[in-house]
Amino acid sequence: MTEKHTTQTNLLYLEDAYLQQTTANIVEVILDNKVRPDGSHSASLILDQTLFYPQGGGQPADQGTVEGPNGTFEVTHVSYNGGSVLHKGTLRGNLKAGDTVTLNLDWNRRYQHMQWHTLGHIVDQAVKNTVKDATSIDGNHGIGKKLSITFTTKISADQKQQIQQEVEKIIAQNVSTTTEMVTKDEMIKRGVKLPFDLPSNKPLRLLQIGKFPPMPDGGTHLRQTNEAWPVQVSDIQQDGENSLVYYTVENPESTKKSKGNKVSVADGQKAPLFISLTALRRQSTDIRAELSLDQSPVEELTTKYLGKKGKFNELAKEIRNVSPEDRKEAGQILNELKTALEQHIQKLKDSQNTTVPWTDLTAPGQPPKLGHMHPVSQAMEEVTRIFERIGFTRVRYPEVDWDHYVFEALNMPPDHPARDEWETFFIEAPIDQKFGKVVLTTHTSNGQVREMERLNSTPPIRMINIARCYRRQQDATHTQMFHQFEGLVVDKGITIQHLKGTLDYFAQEFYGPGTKSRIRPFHFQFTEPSFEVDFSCHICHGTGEVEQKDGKGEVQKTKCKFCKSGWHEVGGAGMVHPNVLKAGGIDPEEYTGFAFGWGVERTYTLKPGLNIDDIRLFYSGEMRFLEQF
Ligand code: FA5
Repeated sequence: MTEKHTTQTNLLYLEDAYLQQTTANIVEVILDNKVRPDGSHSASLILDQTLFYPQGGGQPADQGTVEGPNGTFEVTHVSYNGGSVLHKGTLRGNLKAGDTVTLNLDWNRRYQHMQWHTLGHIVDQAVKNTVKDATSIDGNHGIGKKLSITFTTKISADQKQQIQQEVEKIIAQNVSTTTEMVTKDEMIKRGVKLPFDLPSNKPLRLLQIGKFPPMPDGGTHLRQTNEAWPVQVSDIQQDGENSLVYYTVENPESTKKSKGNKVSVADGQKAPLFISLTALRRQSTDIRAELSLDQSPVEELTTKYLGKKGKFNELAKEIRNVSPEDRKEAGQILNELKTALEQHIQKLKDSQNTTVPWTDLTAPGQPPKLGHMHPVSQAMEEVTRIFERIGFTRVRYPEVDWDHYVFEALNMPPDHPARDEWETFFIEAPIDQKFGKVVLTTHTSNGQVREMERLNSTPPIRMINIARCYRRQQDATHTQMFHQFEGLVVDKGITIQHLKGTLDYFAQEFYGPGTKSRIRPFHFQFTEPSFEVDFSCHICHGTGEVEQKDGKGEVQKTKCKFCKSGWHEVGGAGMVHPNVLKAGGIDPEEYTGFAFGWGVERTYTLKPGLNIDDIRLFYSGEMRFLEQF
């Protein structure tokens, strides 16, 4: 797998959000080593230009297909990776660097995202028109959560109706959205209010809705509000100092009325008013491809593709949504499709003796759809294998455990302030005189003294303990339930050098050759000395800078956005504290040891090729995300 993606992908969607099909050249194909039973690969593509929107700015990633001379790539996720756009998905057949390919956007999904995003800005503006000095800091336009705008200003739930009326007023004025590519300096010159996280490695664009103040925005937007679907300001809630204004958007064409949260499913609803010739062509190609793979009996194929309610007639109905000037060409596309379908079915009929029922016993079976292990389980398996190769034994200890093992035996007596760091969930259970309260384990370090006891306080110990942990934390890098892996080595003569050697070994095995580890002084109550552990960034190779071309095509060095410093922090480590050895019945005069504990999710998201900026996605149940691994 290649680790460096220095190509600057030309972002076509910034200029034209309505572009649904185009051609591009492949710069790099990155195959992972998983070949599925049907022969397809999970892979990533880098192109010289793209119309696929990479997830960001609150807007979810686009999906679609990339068709090349010898293969097809189904795009399931798109991310922005320091100048390159990484298209992740499934490769069928063969695509290689240099191939010219056709990009087909899943327009229905994109159009829904455009509705969500533009209407989010309109809700934002409506709040600002209604509530004095309202300041917004964030917007969620459909990434696995309810649509919302976050304001630092207090907004009362009573203002919902007033904001709704303002939204409707703006939409009724049929305002236009306009965009303009500008530099940061130009934005400052024009007095644009800049967010603190303005991207440093992306072309910058200003979005203006009607005559309202322009704002930096790289998303895709409706041209005019007369395209807007009905929007409802659904709720206003307080989150600490912030107020969240929630909104829902309903597709008027949708026959299925889904209830509640309307953001999680882009389910093939039809975008209203128009369908472009490129979209019609793509759908026509899809139907032909589907028929060519369809193994159903010929009679069934005829009904399914050419019957009254068949796929051809369904597509032919779209002609009413084609603009009058394109209708003639649309008619030709449909005629060609019908002829191709008829010819294919006729050929099948000719090749079969339809009077005698015949079964081809040599035909390959239909493989059942196979699932795969959850990405976090895959990561845990890989971690286990890596440490097993150097003599560690995987162990498991309870995730509902006594305070004694989680804190007390780790040199944290009751009321010690260090305990506050762990944001513990306590179980309502009788308190044991010796072992204390029952808690949900906040870290896998509870395994340290348990492992010493399991081995009757007799080193050598080489343990790798992987388990679920729980803390009262929830944001893009923290979940209430997460996983850690804990290493513990105790023997005679163990030093920091052994720890550093183990870290370097893991870095190279898990992240690939050339990855380095770094330790920085820190404090943990159960290790002395203690360290924070960092691994070098695979994008900038520990330098903290990436090279990319500016507007004039000249190579400039900019800060690596992925790591910002050249390094990623993954967890803690240190030499086992003598008091912990004593708690496990081991004589610290005779034995020494080292320990480390890292988050599985965090460690995994830093792998080359992945660019997951929100670990909550692992637990969202969102199949479009999980299927990529
Ligand atoms: C600890 O948990 C120590 N037990 C680690 C340790 C073990 C130090 C042995 C010394 C010797 P810390 O709280 O920093 O340390 O957590 C370690 C890692 O767990 C973090 O860097 C992060 O990767 C992960 N982590 C912690 N809390 C969460 C959370 N809520 N969600 C996801 N990952 C988390």
